[in-house]
Formats: sequence, C-alpha cells, structure tokens
Amino acid sequence: WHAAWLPPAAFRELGSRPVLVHGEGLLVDTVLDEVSRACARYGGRVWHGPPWQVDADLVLALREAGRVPNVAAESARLGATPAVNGAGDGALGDEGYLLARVDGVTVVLADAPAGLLYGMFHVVRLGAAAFDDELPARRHRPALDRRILDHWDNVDIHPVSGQIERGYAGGSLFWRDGAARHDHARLRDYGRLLAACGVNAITVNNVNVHDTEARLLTDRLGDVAETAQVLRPYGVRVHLSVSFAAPVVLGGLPTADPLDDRVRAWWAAATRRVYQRIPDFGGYVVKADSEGRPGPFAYGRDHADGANLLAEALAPHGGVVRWRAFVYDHRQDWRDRSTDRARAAHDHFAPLDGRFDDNVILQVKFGPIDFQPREPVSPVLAAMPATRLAVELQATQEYTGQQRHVCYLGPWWSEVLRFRPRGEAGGTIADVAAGRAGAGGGLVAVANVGDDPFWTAHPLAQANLYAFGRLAWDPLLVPGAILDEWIDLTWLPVATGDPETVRRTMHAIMDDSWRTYERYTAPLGVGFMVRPGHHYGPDVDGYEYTPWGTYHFADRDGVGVDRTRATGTGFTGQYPPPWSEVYESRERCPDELLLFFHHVPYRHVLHSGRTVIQHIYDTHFAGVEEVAAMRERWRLVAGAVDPAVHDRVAERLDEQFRSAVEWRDQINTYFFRKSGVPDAHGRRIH
Ligand code: BDP
Repeated sequence: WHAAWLPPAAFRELGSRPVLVHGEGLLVDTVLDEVSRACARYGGRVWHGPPWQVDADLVLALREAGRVPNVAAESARLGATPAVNGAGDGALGDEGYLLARVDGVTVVLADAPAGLLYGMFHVVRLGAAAFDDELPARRHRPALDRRILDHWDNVDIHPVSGQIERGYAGGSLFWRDGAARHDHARLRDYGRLLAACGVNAITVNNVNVHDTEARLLTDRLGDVAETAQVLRPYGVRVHLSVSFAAPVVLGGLPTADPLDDRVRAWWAAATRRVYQRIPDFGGYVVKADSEGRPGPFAYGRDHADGANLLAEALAPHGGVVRWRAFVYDHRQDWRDRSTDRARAAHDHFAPLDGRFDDNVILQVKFGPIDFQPREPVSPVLAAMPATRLAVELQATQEYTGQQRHVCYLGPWWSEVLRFRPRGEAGGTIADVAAGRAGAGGGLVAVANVGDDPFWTAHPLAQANLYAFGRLAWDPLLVPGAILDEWIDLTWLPVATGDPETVRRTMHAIMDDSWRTYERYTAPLGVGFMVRPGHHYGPDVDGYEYTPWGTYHFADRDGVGVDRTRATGTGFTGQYPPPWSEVYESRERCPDELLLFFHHVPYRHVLHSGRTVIQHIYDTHFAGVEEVAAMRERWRLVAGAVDPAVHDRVAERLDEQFRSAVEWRDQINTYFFRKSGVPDAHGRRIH
C-alpha cells in the first residue's frame, strides 16, 4: 500500500539533521521511532535526552513539571503569539505544543506526549520552513478535543451492505470475513496517517450493529482490545458501536428497557469489562430507533432515557456515549407532505435539551436530511444549548460520487463549520462542536478508507480524510490551504516531474470539484435524485414515490419542497432568526437552497438573474465541461506522478466523465419534458 501523506521523503528535512528528543512515555517513543527512522534514511542523528547539551537543529521536548518555567512565561520569553484555539490561558493541554525557533534551533515543547507527536508532524508538514529563522513562535492547540472517524465496517460480510457499509475503498482495515484481520503493520500505518492530520479516535464498527458486531462488546472484545493496542502509540482511541438491544441479544434478558434495573446492571458490568481490557476506551456510539434499529421507543421511553442508561455505565470510567440524532420514520406516506423528514431530528431531540447526562454527546448529521452535496445546516445544532453536540460529516462519498468522482469536500465542510445559525452576532457551527474550551461533542466523519492500496480507492479522495482531520483541529483553516498542505506532503516529495506543475494541476482539478459535482447532479439543494439503494448515478424519480421521505415534487409547473410555515411543512420554523425568515422567504432564500425550502415555478428568477429551468440546463452543461477539463489536465501530468497512481486517477476520471454526461442528459431531459421550456441557448436536450 502507498504511504499517502507520509512518504519517507516527506521526512527529508527533519531526517537530515541532529535531533534531540526529550521525555518519556509511549507516544514519546513513537516520536523517537519516527525521528530515528527518518534520520537513518537521510543521515541525521537522534539523541534521547537528557542531557540537553547537544548541538541539535531540532529539539522535541516534553517539559517535566517543575523543571521548566511555566508555559505562559516561557512563551512570552520566546515571543510566542497565543494559540488561536483552545483556552486562552496559555496552557498547552494534553495535545498542544509550542513551536518556535530559538537561537538557531527549532523547538517543540509539550506538556503531554500527544502534544509532542502532533508537534513533530507539524515540523514534517513545514519541511524546510520549520528551520527558517523567520519561523514565528506560536502555541498550538486543537480547537476541538474530539476528532473522530466512524468506520461503518462490518465484521461479517453483510448480505446488503457488504464488508463496509457505504465503503468504496475495498475491504475493512480491521475485519475480514467474520474475523479480525490482525494486520498490524497496516493498522499502525493507518494510525500514523490519522495522527499526522490530527484525528484522535475511531469507531471500529458499523452504526448498524448486526449480530456478530454486537458481540464485539462481549466475547469478541479481545479483537477490539488488539486494535486499540496497535493504534495507541499514535494517540488514537477506540470506540464501539453498540446495539441498544444488547442486554437481550447478548445478555439473555427479557428486556432492554432503559429504566429496568437488570438492564442497567447488565450495561454497567459489560462496560466494566470493556475498561478492564481497554483502559483508555473512548465510548459507545448508538443508532437507535432509526432505519429499523432497536431503541428506547419500544419500551415507551425517550432518547434521553436511552442515552443516559449508557452514560451511567460509562461515567465511572470516563467514557462518553455518542447518541445519534439521525432518527426519522423511513416508512412514511409520500403523499402526505405534513410528515417532513427534514423536521424529524429537531422534533425528536430539541424538546430533550437539558435532560442528557454530562457524558452524553448528541451526534447530529450536519444537514437535516442525509449527507447530500447541498443541504442547509441542521437546525438541531442551534436548538440545544444545554447539550453537548457533535457534528457528523460524511467523508465516505456515498452521495458525492462514491470515490469514483473527484469531489474535494473541504470547501463544503468549511462552509458548514463557519455557518452562524443565529446570524452574524452568534457563534459558528464549529463553536457548537467545540463547546466550552474544546470540550464539546467534537467533529465526526464517516471514514472513507479501506484496504485498497491507495487507502481511498480514488487517490484524490485521500484529501478528504486529511482535510477532515485538519478542520477538526482548526475549523478556520482555509480549504485551499489544506489542499496545498496535502499536496505538499503527499505528492511533491515523490513527484517525478516539475513539482509546481503537479501542484497547479491538483488545485485546478480539486479546488472547485465539489461545486462541479453539485452542478451536474440534483439542482438547487433538492437532493436525492439518485438510484435507490446504492445511491450512485442519477434516477430522476427513483425515490419520488417511496416511503423514504426524500422527494423533489417536480410536476409540469414547478419543482421543490415547500418547507415554509406559510404553506408548507413548517420546517423553516425550526431555525432561529434570521434564518427562519431568510429561508421562509422565496426572495431571500439563497439560490443554492431554493428547492430545499420552496416549490417554485420553472420560470422563477434566481438572484443570479437566471430562471430556475435555465439554471438547471446551464449548470448541467457546465458541470460536464468542467469534468472534461479535469480529465485533460490530468493527462498533462502523466510523466510527473507515479504511473500506478496516474492510471488509477485517469480511469476514475473516465468514469466520472461518463457519469456526469449521464446525469446531465437525464436531469436536463427530465426537466425539459416536465416543463416544456426549451434551452435559451438552443442546445440539444432530448
Ligand atoms: C445513510 C446511509 C445508511 C446509513 C445511515 C446512517 O445510506 O447506510 O446507515 O445513513 O447514517 O446515509 O445511519
């Protein structure tokens, strides 16, 4: 498998110098190991101090209490600007570090081993710039304490979802055909990749917990412990998805009622055993009463009762339960517009604000429906000030081209994280996820990796994993700059041609690729015009007359879902002002979300000055042209990147082009036939 963003050559600068590593601990050993390997390759030297008195170019040191002055004084001495993130008190916390250039030596100081590890990867990222005398002294801390990837991996091959539910990059890194893979070398490499972009926890199994997977909690716990052990040196903690019915399915109890004492005792005992084997275990993830999963509703209890049951079992050990807010009726009547799936999470959860225990995190999908390439931000994220909230993103490209299409999601996630649900005066979604001093629910993404040699099948999809980690560390990073970092680390060290051409080409292909994808797929926020089941490629009416609650309501006069209070489902009323008013108004609603909130005539004029129907035609023609241009650009770097990678991307771009043409033709034809309105530019639409 390929090294992704940590090819040995990315360590050239660090590895060709004298380096001092100071401190003790498992993660310090990891730093030492990384530095030693780099130095062995590039001729540097490494000392494990004390003593301090060596002539090093780089010092990576863990400060022992009492031995070194406090960080505030020390940063002041080094002229460090305060960390942009985290507590303003100057503390470095468990994961922070101070990076500075002092008298010709680059210094990384941390108070805890994880900080040293993150600091070392920062030095790797900077390359030569880390040794520049102009390097600004700065404290660094993650904005969010929890930066988590949820793997939707099954232990068994599931008849419908396979080895990985919505996985597009081969088999699982953890499981194969019903058993653990024990592939420690690969797992360890995965841990490195995660640490290098800042991810500090993963969930090792699917949120849809089938029978074999349920047993990871009990008799198959050893496999989880083994995974935790391999990832621990990289500061990555393990979480488990559990079934709410576990006391029945695994424990033989007659009930899983959250208020039943036997059930509480069962969870307490099961959880105690987990912590005996995995002392730093992160916690549980639960999908309950959703898409057929068991939950508290069966016992007449609500989701606060359900979540608090598990919270109580985890609390003595410092664990958290991440309870998913993705709860809706997937058996609804498509003729009944009053049952709006977009409303479901808020209807269920907003009234429960204040009822959750401290170690409950409510994990909310970023949008009200389901990971579409365009949705408004979920109103739940503005409705529960007394609850710890995590924001859930989808790195696996279920609805964004399934890792056959290039779709760099950094700009989309950045837009979500910077959104201010209460208007300019209020905080951002990133603030909601950060909670107070970073201790909020954090940022979570559904993972996009598998055992494919390129990790993500589409080599360019790696950028989404990288960007997720970096945005979770610092949500204010600029997506183009993250991409640049990723290109620098991943591609340039191994480029076989002019590096600047490679960089330019990558940017040209990827910077705007999410918007390109949006242009040739479902228009103006309406979403879900995909093939039912697997969700790849267009199907104009695939979900239109089904019970799933995902409709576009196109008819001969117009298209879109009326979610207004005045005439529709009332969903706009779940937002606080100003958005409740902005979304309610056809005139003020942003173009890209118009059809999410309104049913409008085809000749409705957008802010752009174009009619809805002409916008649909134009964007679909443009989207396909943009993919054609991507393909052309990629051809031009044939000699400049590894041929195996080049071939893989080229083959995917061919498929993306074919698929984009299919989308364009089906969407345009469909709306032409519905509306009868010809293209203003006379282009051929069937
Ligand atoms: C949907 C996926 C489904 C997941 C579900 C979830 O299609 O496979 O189980 O989300 O998040 O997008 O639970």
